[in-house]
Amino acid sequence: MRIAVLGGDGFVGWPTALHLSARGHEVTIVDNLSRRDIDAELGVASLTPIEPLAVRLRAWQEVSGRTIDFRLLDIAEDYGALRSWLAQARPDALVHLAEQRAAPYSMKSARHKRYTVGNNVNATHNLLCALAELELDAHLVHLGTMGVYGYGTVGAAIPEGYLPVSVEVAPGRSVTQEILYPANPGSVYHLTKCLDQLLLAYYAKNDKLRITDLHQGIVWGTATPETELDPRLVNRFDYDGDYGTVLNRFLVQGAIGYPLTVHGPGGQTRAFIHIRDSVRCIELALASPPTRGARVRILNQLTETHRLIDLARLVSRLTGVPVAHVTNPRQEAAENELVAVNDTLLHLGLEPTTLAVGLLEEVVEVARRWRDRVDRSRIPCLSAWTPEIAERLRAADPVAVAAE
Ligand code: NAD
Ligand code: USQ
Repeated sequence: MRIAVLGGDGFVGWPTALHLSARGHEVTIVDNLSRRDIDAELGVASLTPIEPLAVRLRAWQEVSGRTIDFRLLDIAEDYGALRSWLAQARPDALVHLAEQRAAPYSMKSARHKRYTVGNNVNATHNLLCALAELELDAHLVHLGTMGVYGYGTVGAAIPEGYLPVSVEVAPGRSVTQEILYPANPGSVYHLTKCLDQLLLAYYAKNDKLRITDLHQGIVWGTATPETELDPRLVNRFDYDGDYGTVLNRFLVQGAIGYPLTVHGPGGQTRAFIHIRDSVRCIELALASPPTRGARVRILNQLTETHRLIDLARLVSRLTGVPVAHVTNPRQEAAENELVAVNDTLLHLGLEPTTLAVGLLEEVVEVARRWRDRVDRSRIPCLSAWTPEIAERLRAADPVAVAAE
């Protein structure tokens, strides 16, 4: 297949592009390199020394004999260039990862909120609009998030996107239909993924676009078999308070002896998936597109759920580094149950990589190798969800080690 990976220079996009290229697909990366600019804005860098994209692509060609094309393009801002590129490239499928993906970054200021909404909603809408305008029957695989559901359940497992509801239309007569699961975002970033869902639903209905929306949990790990083939192919690894995600952060903190920063008591339960499985799920989704005229196919992309305090204790046992309960910068429930259906990807052939100690140690090893690159001052999460929380954060010791 001819596959465009939009956002292919990012944490999920780069290993996805390599994986698809290794399997013989003709891959083009489309990216505006904004993630690298955000590193510069924040004054942080990936823990792993990532190469410029041109060097990455040259290395891939040397190592594999395969070529990945690159198109420098802002899909949110430059509709004309996106449309002309699509008209000429005519991909069979597009993997859409080109969004601002960090919740803390999206909550830093009004500017960051506006950028995240503008970038993410326009990126998704421009793509849909161009596919419809060109009448291009390409399969669009969008990376969404488990966070669109909120993190609670009403007692039943969270279904894959659609909830059956029954409405009594007359005494004794009910009508049942499936609706999009009620959106319940926990940050402006997560809100953009809820807005994306409506855009996807509309264009699937009106223009019969073929769309899969992958509601992914938190990705952990960093390497895939392809990124390990050459040091120049190394994937990015975010550990800072804005872009680092929780399990990878705990593993880096464990590697450098920094108390593991649990936000509040740590009863939050979240969904997780290893980067190797994330890439594989995208491949599985590409191989089984929905039919034209079908509603958006929504798949929950997670392999397990964990309470944060349990993850912190596990990493603490592994590394000997204590757990610290810090002031939570977010407005979120201190504890929740989370049970979600993930049957479709399992049926399609996903063999889950679960939290084996060996894999955790592998990430700790990567972090130890690059420990001199860690800027400890950038570890605390300081992006506050409300002014009141910002006040509390200012008054608190950023890392108060708990007696565990
Ligand atoms: P990332 O920030 O590492 O990568 C995103 C890439 O998209 C970057 O290379 C960036 O330069 C590019 N991009 C952003 N806006 C663009 C635009 N307007 N035009 C062109 N390129 C643009 O993020 P990631 O961790 O790889 O996440 C990829 C996708 O997966 C996101 O949509 C995210 O919401 C979703 N996701 C990520 C995780 C996770 O834990 N990382 C979990 C669930 C869902
Ligand atoms: N947390 C800590 N300590 C830390 C960092 C985070 O306790 O040092 C907590 C947060 O308060 C939150 C949880 O860990 O309760 C998850 O935070 P996160 O930053 O790992 O994940 P999140 O903000 O939800 O976002 C990440 C990705 C996003 C993706 C989402 C999937 O950045 O792109 O959509 O995971 S999900 O969480 O399923 O919505």
